[in-house]
Amino acid sequence: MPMGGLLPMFSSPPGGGLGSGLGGGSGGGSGGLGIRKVAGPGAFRLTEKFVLLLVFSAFITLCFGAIFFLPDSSKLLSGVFFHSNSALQPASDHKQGLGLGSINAGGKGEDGGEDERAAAAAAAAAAAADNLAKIREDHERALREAKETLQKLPEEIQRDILQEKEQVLQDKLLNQGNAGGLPHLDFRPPIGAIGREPSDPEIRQKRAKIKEMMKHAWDNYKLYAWGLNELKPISKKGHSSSLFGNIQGATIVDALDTLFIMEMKDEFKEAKEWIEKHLDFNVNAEISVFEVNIRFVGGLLSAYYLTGEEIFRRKAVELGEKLLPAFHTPSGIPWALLNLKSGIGRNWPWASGGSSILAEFGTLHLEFVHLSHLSGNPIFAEKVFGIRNVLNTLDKPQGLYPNYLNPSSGQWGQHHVSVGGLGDSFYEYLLKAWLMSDKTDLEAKKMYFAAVQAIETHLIRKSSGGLTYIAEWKGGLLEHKMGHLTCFAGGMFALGASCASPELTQHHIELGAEIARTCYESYNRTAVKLGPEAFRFDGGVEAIATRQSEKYYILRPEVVETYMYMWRLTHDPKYRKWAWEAVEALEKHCRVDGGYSGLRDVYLKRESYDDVQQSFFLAETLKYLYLLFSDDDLLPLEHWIFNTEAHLLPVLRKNNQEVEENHK
Ligand code: DMJ
Repeated sequence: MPMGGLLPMFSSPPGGGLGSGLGGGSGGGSGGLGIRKVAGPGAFRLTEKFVLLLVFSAFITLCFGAIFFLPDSSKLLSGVFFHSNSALQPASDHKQGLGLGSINAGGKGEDGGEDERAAAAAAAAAAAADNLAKIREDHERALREAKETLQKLPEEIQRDILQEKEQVLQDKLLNQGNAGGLPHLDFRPPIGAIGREPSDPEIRQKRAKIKEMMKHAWDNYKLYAWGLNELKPISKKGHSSSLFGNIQGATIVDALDTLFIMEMKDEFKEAKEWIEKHLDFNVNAEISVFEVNIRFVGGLLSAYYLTGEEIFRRKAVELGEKLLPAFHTPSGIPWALLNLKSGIGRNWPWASGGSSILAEFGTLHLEFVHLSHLSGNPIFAEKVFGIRNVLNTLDKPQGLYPNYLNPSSGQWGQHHVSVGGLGDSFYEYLLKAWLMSDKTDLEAKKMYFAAVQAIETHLIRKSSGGLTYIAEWKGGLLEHKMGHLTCFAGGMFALGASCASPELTQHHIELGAEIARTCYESYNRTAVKLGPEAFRFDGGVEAIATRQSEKYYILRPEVVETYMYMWRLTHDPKYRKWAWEAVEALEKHCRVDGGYSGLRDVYLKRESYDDVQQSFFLAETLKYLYLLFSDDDLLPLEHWIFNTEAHLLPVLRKNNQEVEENHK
């Protein structure tokens, strides 16, 4: 109770009332003394009266005394009741003492003692009342909670218990300052992180050219946008994307492993120093869980596996922990967006009925498995296997995975299916989860091949001109359009082919080759020889964008990514030829003084720049091109998995010995 509430109470009647009563007694005493003066032979009656008066006064005093002591008794009782639980002791005891002290200090003379007792008694009574109110409140809350629990389904109760446990675990981790407390790991030198110089002088020269492109992109970023997320190469300043909230340095983290494999040592060193000093995830901002995972977590993990530098492991795990609250949904399917400070998540407002997106929640698996591996904490892997469990309980329309899944109901949203935007890297991660597990994750393998079969049956078509394409599926109706993003699938089919059953191997390689050809055509049929964001196979056109809004090129990697896999798996020289055409087009149309810019319309000879140098240009496009003109000993595919941002994750061998033997 606040002091202001006590003071007025104590300045009014109880003390004053008692004081004046006793004073009256004194006055009466004076009167008594006056009676004694007149005592004499006829005074017996007077004495009687006096005795009677004394008895009466004693009675009155007793009555007042009783009234006075009652509160004290209640204080005593309250002491007995609350003794066993100090938490329930009147919290204001100490304050009451202070209050009384201040009254006494005000100087009440002899009556001060009485005032003090009275005040203490009243305060104790107030405290007891306070406690009773608290008990009532606790009791009501307990009843309310019990009622709510009774109304819940058993699964909901189970989920709440799990969430609570997990919160405790997370708090524990964070309190440990965890990243500092990571388990010791014996770092194994990476396999094939630096390749030989190609023996063919022409190839060597082309490879050197791609390295020079990387230098141009990096130097300009450093000059005009250092520490910011991306570069605006025309305006020559920094570019911020809301995808990263106010986390900074996307280009630095995304470029790390490309700098490393290109042996750009000084640049790698300055990138590492920036990360040590400035990379900060303690931001109060909403980020895209998917983008931050593939670029930042992926980039840091990759840098750790290439160098063994602890800073990268620490930062990756720290960020991974910050992403965990995204999984606090009824189904365990994570939110798309997360505020890193509050841990509050939500989905894109445009996504069907509040759904999470397949390509986003389905593209955490590789990084999260590695986070568990590097931190010794199983929570990361548990989360992504939880996603898979949800997917496996759901019926899939025609065996296809819709792009939208509601994290609250755990049910599909709109039945739209795409191997491009909104779906793409989910399929990629099924295949790569199997490969990264040293082919022990048979569930991932089964899901991947079943999904590809459904895609082949329902989405893959051949144009009248003989081009194989992957259409989009909208509740059973096909939209004959293929996105630039979908072009990654050629490489995926080829990579999967190398590990498929013998009867499928040839078929999947051919599928990869056909997709590669179609995507090449989408480039070749433009004015600048770089492909549009989406191209169509209807209305009399093939592999051409017909809508203005689909004619842009933003330095995306998917087409050269597919060339890289096709080259590695077939060594057909046409892939190097096509890749070189893309290099020449980039140099001619996207290179500017201040770096590299995307284009607004690939069908116009005169460039209209979008003025953004995307961080994935350094992470992916230039890396895949460099690998295309390197020997196969650089990052051998049997040892390394590329995450969807082309960051490197090693295969986790079931038997570590094997890694060493392979390394010898
Ligand atoms: C990259 O960030 C990743 O490749 C992602 O999977 C898709 N989009 C971009 C590049 O186009």
